[in-house]
Amino acid sequence: MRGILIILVSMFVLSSIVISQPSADESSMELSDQPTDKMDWWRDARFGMFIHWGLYAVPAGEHMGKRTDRIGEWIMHHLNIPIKEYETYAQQFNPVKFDAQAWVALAKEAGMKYMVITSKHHDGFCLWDSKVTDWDVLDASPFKRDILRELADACERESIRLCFYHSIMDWHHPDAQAINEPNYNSRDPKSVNPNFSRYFQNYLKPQVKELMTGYGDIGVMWFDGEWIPDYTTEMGKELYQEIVDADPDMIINNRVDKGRQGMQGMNKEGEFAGDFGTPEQEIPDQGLAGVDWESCMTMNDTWGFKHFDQNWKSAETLIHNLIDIASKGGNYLLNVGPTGAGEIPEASVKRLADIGTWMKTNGEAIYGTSASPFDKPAWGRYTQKDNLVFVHIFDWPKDGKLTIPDQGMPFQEAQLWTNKGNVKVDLKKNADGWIVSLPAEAPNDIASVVALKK
Ligand code: FHN
Repeated sequence: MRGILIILVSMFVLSSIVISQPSADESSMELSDQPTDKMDWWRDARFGMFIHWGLYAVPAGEHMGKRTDRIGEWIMHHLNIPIKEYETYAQQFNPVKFDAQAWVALAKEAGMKYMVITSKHHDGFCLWDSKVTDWDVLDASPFKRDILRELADACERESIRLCFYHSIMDWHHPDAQAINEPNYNSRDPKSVNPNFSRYFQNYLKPQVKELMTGYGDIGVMWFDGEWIPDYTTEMGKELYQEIVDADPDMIINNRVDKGRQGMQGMNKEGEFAGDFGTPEQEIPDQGLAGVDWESCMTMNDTWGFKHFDQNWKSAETLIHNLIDIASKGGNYLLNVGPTGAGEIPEASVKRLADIGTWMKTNGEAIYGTSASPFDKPAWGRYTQKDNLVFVHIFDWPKDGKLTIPDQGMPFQEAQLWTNKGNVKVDLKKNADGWIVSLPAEAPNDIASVVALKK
């Protein structure tokens, strides 16, 4: 009898200290009875993997002994490599270490919910078996495997949304920018290819269709290279409309149109086609209410692999970026640039593992959240979801007291999230606002989360 009593008492004590996080099932049940919007999964996801992979990973920033000091995937232009010379990299592209399952598992472990891979970058080389060209991995390289197919199968197995980056600019196609090769940069910026509309209608659109229909349920078409004078806003709106007519659930970024022209900023309502804005290598100071946006950023200084770019951002910077972006209502698309052998650099793998460790404890303070209800504090950020405001603390208070200004939102209780569960902490209101009492040690020295219950 005494033993049963001890068990009952200890269960009561434990339950009063440890408050479990809302399980994914519970929160998804609440969401499931909401009206659906094609952006719902994307807004909930908040965090995705960008993959820049292609022939440029073979030279890896260095061609004929000369290094490019620019982004690796532009090596063909910045080092003025003629098309015929660049095509020899296709014959060297044999990434035998490529493992789609490992890449998808890495993204999933990091807490990423979607993956955007360069189906075709500006060099025009296709990572799938395209029916409209032989300038693809099956016909032009010794690798002879459909990379996008293998990634699609792995994403399906791991419930990661597969999305495709696709470049409108094409340095290889004779009806597109190949006319200006080998040095696109020295051409008259107003020069356009008189046959570009033929490329647009008979090549670009059929390839987009191949990508939309051949690789499962694609989440996003992520266009790029839209700034070229050959491509018009009318083409952008036509392409956007044809895609959504074919698949009303397909999400398309603002670079399907000329919307980014002159701005890396966000997609202003109704100004141009596209479902979300695409700030690049930057985080806007503020979000824009009612506007979806995604900051795409590198871990070092290049999108495509460069063997000598070791300027890696710390895991702290990457996690703070994720929190900062979510606190403004945006998504974080974090890039990896795999090697010519098909491996994701170890420095990227390590950082993704560190992010994953943080996300295991705190991911629910990112997923499905919306922008902070308060101004950003100097010591951290806020996100919010349902009846919770998440306080992300970067700088732990030395006196154990965290003051949150009273902004008219009453709170019932506070819990500190740790990797051993959640601990109720003292919450008091005084003239300065809401005072949260915290232990001497932060649960996580990069960022710790306190959930305030409204
Ligand atoms: O020119 C590309 C660049 O190579 C890279 O793909 C980035 C990623 O968003 N987009 C373009 C530059 O804005």
